[in-house]
Amino acid sequence: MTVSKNMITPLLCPPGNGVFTVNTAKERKEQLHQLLYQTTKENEIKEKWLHSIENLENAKGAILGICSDCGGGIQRGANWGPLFLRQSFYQATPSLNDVIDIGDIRVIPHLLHDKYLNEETIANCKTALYGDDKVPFSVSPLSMTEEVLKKVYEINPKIKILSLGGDHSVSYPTTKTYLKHKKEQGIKVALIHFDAHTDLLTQRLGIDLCFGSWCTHILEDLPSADHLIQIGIRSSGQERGHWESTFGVQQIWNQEVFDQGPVKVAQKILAFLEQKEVDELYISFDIDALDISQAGATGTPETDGLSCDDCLILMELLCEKYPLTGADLMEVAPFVSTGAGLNPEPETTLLSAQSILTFFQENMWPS
Ligand SMILES: [Mn+2]
Repeated sequence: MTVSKNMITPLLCPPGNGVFTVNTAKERKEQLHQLLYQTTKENEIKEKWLHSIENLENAKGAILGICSDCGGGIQRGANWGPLFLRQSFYQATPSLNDVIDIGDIRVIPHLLHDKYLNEETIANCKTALYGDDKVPFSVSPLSMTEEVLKKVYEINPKIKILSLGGDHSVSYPTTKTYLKHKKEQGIKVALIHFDAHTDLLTQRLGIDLCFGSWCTHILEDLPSADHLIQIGIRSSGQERGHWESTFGVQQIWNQEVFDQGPVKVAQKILAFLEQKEVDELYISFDIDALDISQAGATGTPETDGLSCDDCLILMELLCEKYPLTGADLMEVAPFVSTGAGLNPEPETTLLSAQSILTFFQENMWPS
């Protein structure tokens, strides 16, 4: 069966509309729509957005927003990440050739994954989202993201997708679909994961797919567990050795980056990638990998973190040698202001986020 675009558009809405509100952030949404579609009229926005998706099979890239923070749980607010990130991104990068913003997932903020729901709730939510309780579409943000991305890869197997979150549980479907797709294509990939936390719980309070546990459940989709390389770890209930011996992953804690510098760290990673004959890379970036002074507007900010510059140097060296074919930026929570007190938020965090997005853009979709 060939997948058509009308099998994904019901699960999506125009960029900026993923948080279900009437008035909150209305001006920001209008600004974004003005930037993207030169109008603030809803029907015109929808028409232009749908029209842009028409060309998905020929696009070199796609951007997807997932405004879900239901998988978070300490300080939420990453549902507003995609709107704010897009605003600064499109201001800096007004025109992107052959890169399509496919919009936002239509998030029901109370849901996480369909497997946690009973039939009655699924039917009710199908009626709410699609007007029909019999349609074969999923209803929870993580399930819908997986469904959409899987179909996008079927429509365009070469596409390079940038996903904007959302709390880090969102990286479960974004990396899962990417890893499965690359495996099917016979392409060997590694996952570079920037974070203050390992995200390697098996479950948290009985929930296996959340911001603290998503990594554990994508390991089986990697060529082997050591192809998950975590950088910037510093807030952990266990020592590095515990995670590496229990799960077989590789970790580079913050202190190692401080002691050796980003160049040496990158060289070590490059030697591993070469030895394992890796073809391509995916980068999952939790903004809390950065120090609180550069990323305070996030759910679990941490001191003693990496600098944005060090991360950029590291990524630059890796992507000089290996194509970056998928990426995500997670946990930017613009209304959360837990900065170090010196810097204005969310401006500081958005500035850091913007430099990471620019890096992704230049490396995934070079013009
Ligand atoms: Mn994380």
